[in-house]
Amino acid sequence: MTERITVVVPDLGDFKSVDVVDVLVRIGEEVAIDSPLLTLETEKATMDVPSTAAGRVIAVLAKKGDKISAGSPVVELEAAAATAAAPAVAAAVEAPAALSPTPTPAPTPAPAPVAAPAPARGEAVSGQRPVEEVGFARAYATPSVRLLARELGVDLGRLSGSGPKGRITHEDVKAWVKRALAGAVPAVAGGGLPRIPEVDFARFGPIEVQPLTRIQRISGPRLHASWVNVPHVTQFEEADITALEEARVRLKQKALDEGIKLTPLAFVLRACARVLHHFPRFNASLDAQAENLVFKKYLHLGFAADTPNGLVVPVMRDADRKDVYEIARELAALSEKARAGKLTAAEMQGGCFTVSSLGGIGGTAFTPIINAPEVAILGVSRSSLKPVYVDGQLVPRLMLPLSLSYDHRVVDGAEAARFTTALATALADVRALLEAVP
Ligand code: CAO
Repeated sequence: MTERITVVVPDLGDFKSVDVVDVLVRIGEEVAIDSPLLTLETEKATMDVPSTAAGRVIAVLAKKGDKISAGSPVVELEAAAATAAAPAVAAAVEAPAALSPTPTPAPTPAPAPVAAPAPARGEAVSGQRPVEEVGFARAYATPSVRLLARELGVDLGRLSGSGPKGRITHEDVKAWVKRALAGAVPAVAGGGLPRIPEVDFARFGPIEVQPLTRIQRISGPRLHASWVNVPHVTQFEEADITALEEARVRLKQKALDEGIKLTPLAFVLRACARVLHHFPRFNASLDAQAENLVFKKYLHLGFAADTPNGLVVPVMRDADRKDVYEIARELAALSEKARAGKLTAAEMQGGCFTVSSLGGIGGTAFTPIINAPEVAILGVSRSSLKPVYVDGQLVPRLMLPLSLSYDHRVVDGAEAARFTTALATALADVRALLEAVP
């Protein structure tokens, strides 16, 4: 026996006619209670509409670009009768939880995942600073995650989400509480930082206010979290890519005939994949307690892509199993998707190490921010001809500036210098970079 259930938009507090910026389910997909169905965007926050029942989606009743309000139908589900008839679910369908950034109390509090008594509502966990409401409201999380965070006194504005598109999950909240109780959460991060004074710019001349893009609002807190939580050091190096560039120019047209744009970045990614094999610490992450290093036996490389909507980091899977041509092809395909805003969440997840290339634009060096929980990021700047001594002779060589930012909790300076030296050596060895990958 099955039953048809229409899931509607819950109470949106003061918001009416809210933009649908993403539809997260398709017809035929199975959803669970609390699975995100739509992403809505108001001028104050981005939030997901969770499913209030479990079942198979048989109709999607809202689309990207729609403006919807409380009570608007979202999806129609075919639910097993037993599930649909369960009192808790039925109640949720009839009276869904509020979706406002500050949720209403639920009848049944979420179970506390820790032995210690949960702090009072709004009181920050483990003697941490009180919840900062603006950051909390802006955090990207579903109502039930907000509720859990309220119950446990977790300031969502201080968390990085591990869910799709950076959404904060129940697990992120629980992991934060565990870390806080273990004393691993720094007391001065996020809301504890001294504030930048607010200035009324209009007092000094005409101004125009433009909202940050959705991507900027998601990536901003993540960059900030990395900046304040990770002790960054940047190691600089120059690689002699004279031979590499000669080979690239020679092979460029032939590759283009096959639809492949052979840019310097493809060689850099190939070189990183080779070198990372010998430096497993750079392909690791600290666990949530910052007590263990998690070594990854796979190598997915992220690269920063500049798009009209902001910075995104597509991830190339198993980059170590691809030759430079496959890397170049995938680099172009992912960049194109990134610029068109068509990357899927899966295409931005699972990265082990990121490369940020500003080589096509200019500059001599920069200090990239680590894409935490990765432990290092390579910045690549524009190559230029420089006079270099080779065998006692001053000769012009094409030098590529490299800037490696690393997490000093995981990587020592000496190891970072060895890494950049090995990378420069790999980039100088164009024959090895062009080798087929078995
Ligand atoms: N030195 C000199 N020239 C370079 C170069 C370098 N290091 N890197 C690229 N170029 C050249 C390319 O050869 C290409 O020239 P031709 O068209 O004449 O062959 C041109 O610059 C443009 O390259 P591209 O940008 O199209 O391709 P790419 O593979 O180098 O980069 C991508 C792709 C997606 C990384 C890039 O387009 C981009 O978005 N870069 C910005 C990344 C960013 O914003 N980083 C900062 C993040 S904040 O830390």
